[in-house]
Amino acid sequence: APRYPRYTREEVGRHRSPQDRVWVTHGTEVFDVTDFVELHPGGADKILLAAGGALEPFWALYAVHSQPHVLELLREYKVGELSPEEAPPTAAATGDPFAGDPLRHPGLCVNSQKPFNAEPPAELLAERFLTPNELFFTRNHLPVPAVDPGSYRLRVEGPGGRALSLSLPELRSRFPKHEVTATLQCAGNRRAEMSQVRPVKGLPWDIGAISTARWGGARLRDVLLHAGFEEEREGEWHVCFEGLDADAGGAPYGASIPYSRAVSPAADVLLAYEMNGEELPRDHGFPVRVVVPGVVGARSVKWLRRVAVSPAESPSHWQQNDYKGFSPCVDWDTVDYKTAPAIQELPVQSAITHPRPGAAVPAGELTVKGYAWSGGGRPVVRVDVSLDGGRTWRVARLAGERPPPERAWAWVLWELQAPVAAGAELEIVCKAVDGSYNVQPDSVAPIWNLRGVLSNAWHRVRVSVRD
Ligand code: HEM
Ligand code: MTE
Ligand code: MO
Repeated sequence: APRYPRYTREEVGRHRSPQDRVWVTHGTEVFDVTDFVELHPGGADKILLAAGGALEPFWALYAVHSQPHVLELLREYKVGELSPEEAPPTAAATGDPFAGDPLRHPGLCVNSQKPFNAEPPAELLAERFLTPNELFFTRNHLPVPAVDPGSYRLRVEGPGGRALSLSLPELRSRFPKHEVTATLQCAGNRRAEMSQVRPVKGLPWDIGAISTARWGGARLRDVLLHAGFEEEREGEWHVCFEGLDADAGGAPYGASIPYSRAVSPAADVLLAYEMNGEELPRDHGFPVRVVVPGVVGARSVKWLRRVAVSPAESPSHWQQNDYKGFSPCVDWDTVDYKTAPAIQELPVQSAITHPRPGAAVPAGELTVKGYAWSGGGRPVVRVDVSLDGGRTWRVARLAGERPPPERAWAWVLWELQAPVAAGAELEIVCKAVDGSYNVQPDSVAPIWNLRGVLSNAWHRVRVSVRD
């Protein structure tokens, strides 16, 4: 057998592009697949996502690779072995509050490591209607709490000072399991485009702070009624949620939704313990999270520890002083958070996931792909696509089944095929229309706001067509 040179993971990690060569690992073997990149049946863009690291996390998403001929093909490109002293990466036990965070999928585009904030790469975002759990965007404000499922209790403050304390088996057995397919979107999705107009404060999300899962759990409604609440409640009431994650001062992450939404059987609000048929992953709120379909992600509180009904909204910073929209004229000297309502239902949104900005696409038939979604359960009824910056339009084909009316909680994926001529410069644009005929604004500047939230202007992607 040939003797191969030994490399460390760090050395492999320096080979991430055709210029620097494209190296990957599989098991303890190292491969230089530069010459295979353009031949890859799944596309060059996808194989490059694994460049410089291990193939396994990506191949776990695409079972097509678990065939003998794929490994045989890979073997031709072998150039080395990993050094035996290379231990698998583990979080060192330091004083770091984030040291206990879970391991993440290497394909995620990380906006911030501590706390962890990451989105799936656009190449994988809308490949599937249900986002694989490992790729689902993650928005953490704080370290991920370590929860022992055996001693976990959910506290539900009932009327008249009575309280419920529910263990995980009680939550699972006392209430019927309800399943809902719902998209979560962060208020800051597409913030990066807004900061091109003028700087904003916040993580520079691209188009991927949005993902879709099939959630399973107890209905919040059933738990509230079990705790003694009535369906009708006179006056203004809110259902407040607290997470197990707390800041340095001990204040937990918190948020609230109106009582009427919480008890409405049509609103499908869940206390979820399952995500795409698996138990909730730690990053997404293990063991229990709220899922509020049609509403900004910030209200779907993870690592849920407490539910309470109150005449006021959650006192949390994230309900009172963040996740609100303002006029473009408001700046950090003049902002008064009390003057704006907390974001709940989100406006209509869409984005192009393929091709990517700056790509050089082949002449002939171009396939444009993307997602569209609207808040409040409003269905997406149409997606318009332009290849010339919005002068002329075509209608995209929407994939999937028609959702139940007023409960369109999940995104639609869409596609458009169009002929493109060699040498052309295209400005691809998409815009969606929802069931209330709400449309997206054509540009970002008029909706600019200091926090960079609610960024839903027409998505524009410039590409050139190769000669
Ligand atoms: C398909 C090899 C990396 C995504 C394939 C096929 C081969 C292959 C041989 C065709 C399999 C068949 O149809 O029998 C490889 C090798 C890789 C690699 C050698 C690394 C050195 C990746 C990565 C991704 C990926 C990192 C995703 C991030 C896909 C997809 C297909 C595919 C989506 C299906 C394409 C289709 O059916 O249209 N790959 N792959 N591959 N690969 Fe990979
Ligand atoms: N819940 C807790 N306890 N802590 C958090 O930091 N982030 C919120 C929400 N729930 C958060 C939370 C925000 S802003 C969003 S967008 C969603 O969770 C993201 O959910 P995900 O990480 O599962 O995608
Ligand atoms: Mo968010």
